Amino acid sequence: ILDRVELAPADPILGLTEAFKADDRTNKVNLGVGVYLGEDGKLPLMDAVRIAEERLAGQARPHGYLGIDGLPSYNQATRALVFGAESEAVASGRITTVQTLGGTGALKVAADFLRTIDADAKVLISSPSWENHRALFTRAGFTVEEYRYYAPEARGIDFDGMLEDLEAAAAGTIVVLHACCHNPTGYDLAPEQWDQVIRTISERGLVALVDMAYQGFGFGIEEDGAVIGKFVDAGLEFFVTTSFSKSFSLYGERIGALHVVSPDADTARKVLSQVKICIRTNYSNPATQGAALVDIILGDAELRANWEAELGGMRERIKSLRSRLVQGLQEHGVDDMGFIREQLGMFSYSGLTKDQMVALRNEHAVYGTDKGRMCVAALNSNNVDHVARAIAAVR
Ligand code: PLP
Ligand code: TYF
Repeated sequence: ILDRVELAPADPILGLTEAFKADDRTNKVNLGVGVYLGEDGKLPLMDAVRIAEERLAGQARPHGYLGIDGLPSYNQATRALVFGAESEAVASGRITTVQTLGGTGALKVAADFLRTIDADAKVLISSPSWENHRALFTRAGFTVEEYRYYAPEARGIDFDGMLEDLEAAAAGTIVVLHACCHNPTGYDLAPEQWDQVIRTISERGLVALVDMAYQGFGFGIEEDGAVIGKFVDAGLEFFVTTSFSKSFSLYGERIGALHVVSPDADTARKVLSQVKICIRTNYSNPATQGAALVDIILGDAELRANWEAELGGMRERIKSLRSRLVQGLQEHGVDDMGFIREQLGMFSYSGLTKDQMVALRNEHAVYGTDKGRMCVAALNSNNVDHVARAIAAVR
């Protein structure tokens, strides 16, 4: 049967890393994948994570299975982080939380669960969105379409278009939204725009799935989480997928969570029973290490403060890298890319064409996606000038 297998195209983002690794030029810069690197060009081990690891290592724990839904204290801590410990929805027990394999695992479990409750629903993702949103929901069996989001000429959001598309969607349509630090554009809705989107979702009977892979990278943990509180206040049933890959620099530990907000605790229990089937038939139960680390940090006031401070430092450093890139571009004669400073999160949607991105890669060893996305969180003082010069050269 394997003679029927055709060669699939590489993942548009992770495929770039493979090409980058194979490149032997010494001045190469990988701005393809969304990974935060320190000033030394290396992946950071956050201080709180290092301390938590030392504590765990001292315990010499055996390696048992977790429950299907993961580590209970982790689930509780991540729920409080996302919804706020004081949230009525948390207190009333109407949020089902399960530990997942990163944000991607949360999305897949959510997609599988949604398929069991409404197989005919359509999924709407932003235009553009993280490449894997379309692929993942399509593989789960859904028809995926887009709502208008990015307006290239305005360098911002086509908000009227977005609302029009949501208003035209059939009841039950699943709408995937980015909570903050929109991937790939870096443009987020303003609070009043969120209010309008939420009103439309409520009036039209749409099902919101809020994907939050970058909590803390916009304005702060609480500030970025505020949008989730808006959905709670609106009395909606909705889904939240979160990832700690970036915010704890725990990419390879595959640690995240899915939260499903129900109208009451009894419904939440039924949801949990069904979500557990989705998990069991995919991978049985999640991995232990990432959950143990996040649980230790969130459960210890001092470590938590240490973590939030370091995350804040990463957020501020990305902002200063944006400024330095804009400044470098100006020094090389490019003075119309100041918008890079206004974008939020790890990415800049540069507006460069596919040909320009290919030239950046081939002629200057600067890797970004074909759609013009660059991960500004991988810049540092050693490579920012090379990147600015390269962009100026291909424009
Ligand atoms: N959702 C968005 C918008 C992302 O950018 C990412 C990036 O990795 C994910 C989900 C997946 O997160 P994880 O890497 O934890 O699976
Ligand atoms: O968008 C990114 O670069 C990150 C990492 O299939 C990523 O979200 C990219 C592609 C992918 C999984 C993770």
